[in-house]
Amino acid sequence: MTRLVLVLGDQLSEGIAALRKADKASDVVVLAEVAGETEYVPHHPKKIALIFAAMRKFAAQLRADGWDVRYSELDDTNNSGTIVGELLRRAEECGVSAVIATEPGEWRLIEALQDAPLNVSLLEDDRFIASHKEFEDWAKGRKALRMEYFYRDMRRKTGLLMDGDDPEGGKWNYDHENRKPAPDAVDTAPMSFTPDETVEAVLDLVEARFGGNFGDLRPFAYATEPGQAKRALAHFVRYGLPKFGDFQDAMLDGERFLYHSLLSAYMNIGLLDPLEVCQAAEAAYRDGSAPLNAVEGFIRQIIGWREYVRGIYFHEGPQYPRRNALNHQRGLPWLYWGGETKMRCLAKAVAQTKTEAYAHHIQRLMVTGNFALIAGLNPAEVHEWYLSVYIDAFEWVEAPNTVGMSQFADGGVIASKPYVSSGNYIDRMSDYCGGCAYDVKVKVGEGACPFNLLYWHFLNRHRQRFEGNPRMANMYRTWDRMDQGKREAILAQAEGFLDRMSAGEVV
Ligand code: FAD
Ligand code: DLZ
Ligand code: SF4
Repeated sequence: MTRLVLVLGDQLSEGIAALRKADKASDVVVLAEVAGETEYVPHHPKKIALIFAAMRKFAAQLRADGWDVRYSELDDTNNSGTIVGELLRRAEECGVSAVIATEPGEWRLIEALQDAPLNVSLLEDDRFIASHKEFEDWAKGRKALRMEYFYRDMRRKTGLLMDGDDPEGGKWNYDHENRKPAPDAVDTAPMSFTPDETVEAVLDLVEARFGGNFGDLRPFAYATEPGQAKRALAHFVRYGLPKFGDFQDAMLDGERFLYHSLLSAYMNIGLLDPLEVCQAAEAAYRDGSAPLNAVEGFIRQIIGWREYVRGIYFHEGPQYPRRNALNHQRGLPWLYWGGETKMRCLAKAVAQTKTEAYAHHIQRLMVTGNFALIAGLNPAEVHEWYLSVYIDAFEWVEAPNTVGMSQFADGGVIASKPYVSSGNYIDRMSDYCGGCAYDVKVKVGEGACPFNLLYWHFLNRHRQRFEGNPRMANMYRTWDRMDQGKREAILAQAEGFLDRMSAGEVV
């Protein structure tokens, strides 16, 4: 009996569960470019282009391997515009009602498939190291779900960087060695790829249909097939990984990528297997070409953070992205969409997001995320922004990072304290402050850096919630030691700043 085999745009792995379960001789693979998936948020044009180009190439590969593939292009006249609509259309075309699908990475689509008038069997996406059951078993009975302990279990499970039962080098985590400020110069860049005919056709389509979305489509240099992604991995392991640890938290005006890998999108859409990525990094440590602090730090991001946030997304349920524990209601200011701002750090992070569809973790967490949190922006709007603008953004990974880690809107499920800082942190880790219209050394009064003002405003307005947190006691002691006049002036200036920003003034 023929069944439809659904493969979504972020499930482009030959070993994906639905394809493993399918029968090449009788089943029909469905891939569909649909308006519904391009419009639930205004995705960056580079993200849509990456997904469509990789989908088209994946479909061609499946056909070459002997699969019967029904591929819907966005502009096909019969395209119904939704994933379920395309399944229904193909079901009628093939006279079938059974569908095999791999669980999507977003509750919205899971629910749509479950509600579809078809006989859909959803298989767990096993491209991850921890299954849902393993995460639930780990979470059961724990008061706090902290990444570090979960990560150690993942090290034991995979055997990565293990020395028998002990962690390689005697320690699980070398993070304290990974906080060097920005280097003077960066001697590598991520591998880039010239668009071929398939990519060019997609770029033309995306330009015509999504040219008005936030983000520059061209130049487009991302990998769109597994072979290219593997080359990008090898290039990173050789040239970027050795210094990945040292400068992981640094930010430099003229250097968009520093020693980061730019591999997240490839892993998230299925071009690279996360375990293969970690094994390549471990091999570099074992053969002496990359130090332990770099390799451990890199592997921790993947088998630690990446797996952990996925576990949290499914553990916490469909309402997680809408949480707002701090009751932040301020609208997202226009500067996030490229509107003018005098804050150089924000202008730089947003400008690079616009050109590359990429910013590295500390830019996301400590510049755009930190500002959103201390300014009290509505986390649902912040979440939508991150889901739209980054090439690697899919809800299972984006929402826990934004709503949880960055905005503390889950009330502390992920973070034990909010990631807030004054301008001082940005100054230490970057070269942004030098040319800024504000002065990072000024705490209040003419020219004061807005991060300095809003940091205290945040702590003051959430005092009741956070003053008992032992990790924040020092912050409140410093605030309390300031004379009252200064405290009042800071709060009043912060309020004025927020009012002007919300009124649409350039701040
Ligand atoms: P590298 O710095 O080279 O790190 C290596 C790999 O580790 C990444 O490719 C990624 O797969 C993984 N990784 C690192 N940190 C995390 C993390 N916190 N969570 C999950 N995986 C991680 N990552 C996404 O993949 N998609 C998102 O939509 C996304 N949204 C984010 C939103 C916010 C507010 C924040 C603070 C972080 C977000 N991250 C997201 C995590 C992280 O910023 C990106 O994974 C990373 O910047 C991708 O760039 P890279 O491949 O150069 O990573
Ligand atoms: C993000 C995205 C976009 C822009 N377009 C498509 C599409 O046309 N067809 C498709 O199958 N998938 C697309 N995707 C990825 C899905 O939105 C993704 O599978 C869900 O968000 C779950 O992670
Ligand atoms: Fe950002 Fe403040 Fe530095 Fe300007 S002075 S770049 S606003 S941290």
